[in-house]
Amino acid sequence: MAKKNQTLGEFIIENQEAFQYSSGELSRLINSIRLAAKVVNHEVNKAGLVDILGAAGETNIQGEDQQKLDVYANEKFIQTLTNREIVCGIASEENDDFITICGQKEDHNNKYVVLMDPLDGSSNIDVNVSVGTIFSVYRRVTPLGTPVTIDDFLQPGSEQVAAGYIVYGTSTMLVYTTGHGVNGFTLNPAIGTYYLSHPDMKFPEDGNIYSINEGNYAHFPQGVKDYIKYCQTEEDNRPYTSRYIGSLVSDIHRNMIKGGIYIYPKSSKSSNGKLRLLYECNPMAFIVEQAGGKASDGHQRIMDLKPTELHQRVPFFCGSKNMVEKAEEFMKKK
Ligand code: P6P
Repeated sequence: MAKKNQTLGEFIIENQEAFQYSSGELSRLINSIRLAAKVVNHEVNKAGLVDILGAAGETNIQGEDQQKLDVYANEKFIQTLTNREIVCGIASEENDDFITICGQKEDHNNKYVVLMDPLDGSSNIDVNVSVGTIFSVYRRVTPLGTPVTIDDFLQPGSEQVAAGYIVYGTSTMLVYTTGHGVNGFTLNPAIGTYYLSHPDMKFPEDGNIYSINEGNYAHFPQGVKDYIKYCQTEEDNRPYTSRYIGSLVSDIHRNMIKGGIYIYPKSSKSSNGKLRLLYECNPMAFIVEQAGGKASDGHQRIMDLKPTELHQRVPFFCGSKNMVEKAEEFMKKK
């Protein structure tokens, strides 16, 4: 049972025994993400000093080339995962193709693949709005000892063995699941330790927050327009409150704590919406479902979708179970 204020390290060791992880590799994988998140957090928190430290593409006062933060984050997560001999392949929002990791013995014997958005919402950094890292973990489906193939990455979300996000906000939190509920850890930056601050997180079945970019209203399908009007109608516990940060991790994190729905639908401008199935929607769906919420494309469960491309986009309805189901009713009508 998760104990508040337990450190992430203690939690991982305790749950490794409780959840009979095979050889502790998944624990080591989560540990490597924990380390990379601390390094990225330090850099993200300095972003406000860009005028002093130099913007991306320039050299800073130490004469070092300043990298765009999402490139920096991507490199840190790849480096940390590669050095730990745990994964055999990585797919990232920042890389067109997946990366094969053959391991120190060059034997392709590691059994996990990781898909990630290393710094989602990075355009918010310039205006000091919170951003996030999202990751998704699968067991490979091709034989050990052979290089990973695209099939190892194009698995339905229901096959995930772990998923999580780091939100670099007023405090930095790591929230993740290995299929046994959702737990949130807050970083104490002074000592670089994560503490269990949100044990056994539950998504409220109902809520009164709706998160969608209403600037695209004219381009939405009629069902989405009708649902937005439903949210705004003076009736029962409505109108709901509109809250949209423009950072997926932050919007869903807030809604998981307070109750609410996040929608990024298809539109006449983008036929499948904007969000990526493999490293944004599937991991967030795994976490949300594990906390008792729901995630669909407006019609079917996100984690049942069979991926066809690494960077494919899907419409995304995610959050409080009853709110997602109500939105799906409107989508059915039209
Ligand atoms: P829009 C950030 O770019 C992102 O991928 C998500 O984090 C966020 O929810 C969404 O796009 C915002 O998109 O079109 O509303 O600016």
